[in-house]
Amino acid sequence: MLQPFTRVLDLGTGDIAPENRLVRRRLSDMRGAYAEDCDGAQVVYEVFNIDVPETNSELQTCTTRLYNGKVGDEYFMTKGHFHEVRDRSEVYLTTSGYGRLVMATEDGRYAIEEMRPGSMNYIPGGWSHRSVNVADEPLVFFAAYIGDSGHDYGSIEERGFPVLVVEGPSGPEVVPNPRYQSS
Ligand code: PAN
Ligand code: ZN
Repeated sequence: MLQPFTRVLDLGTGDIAPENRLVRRRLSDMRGAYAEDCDGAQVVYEVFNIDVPETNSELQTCTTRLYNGKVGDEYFMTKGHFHEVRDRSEVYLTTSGYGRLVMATEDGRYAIEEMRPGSMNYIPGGWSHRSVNVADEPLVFFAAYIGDSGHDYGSIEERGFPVLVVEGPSGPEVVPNPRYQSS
């Protein structure tokens, strides 16, 4: 049995204290995710993880700080994934910034939800998910998901999402992804 514990989250930056496990994704880690080539050391996002056993009796929690920026007309975004255990659900709580949460099922249905301070997005089991920063400041959100969920990035790397969020003449637009491989 785990010992109860408390961490302190900076709502503006996403930093968690005391120490936590950090995953940092740079443009060079995002190759293939965008229609345009991307490379280099610029940081696209960081995930601050609180580690607990990866079992279905615990909840994984973390914050993501997704920086603002673009590759071509596509906003900075997370890689996106299905949970390896497909029916595992997740909740996101945005604490700072503005974005879109793109979700899709394996049979090609998709949903887009807004992310803004205070948004609580529910991601049901079976839906892949990717966050997109559509503003000029970092997007920060807290996530909680079932401990044994796992992350399947390969399916998204192979097939992509059915839609993209791009910058249009009057702001963010959702457009079909010409590279999407339907099943
Ligand atoms: C989130 C994501 C986080 C980074 O914690 O893992 O925002 O996105 P990628 O994992 O797609 O790189 C989550 O959905 N966890 O399950
Ligand atoms: Zn997830």
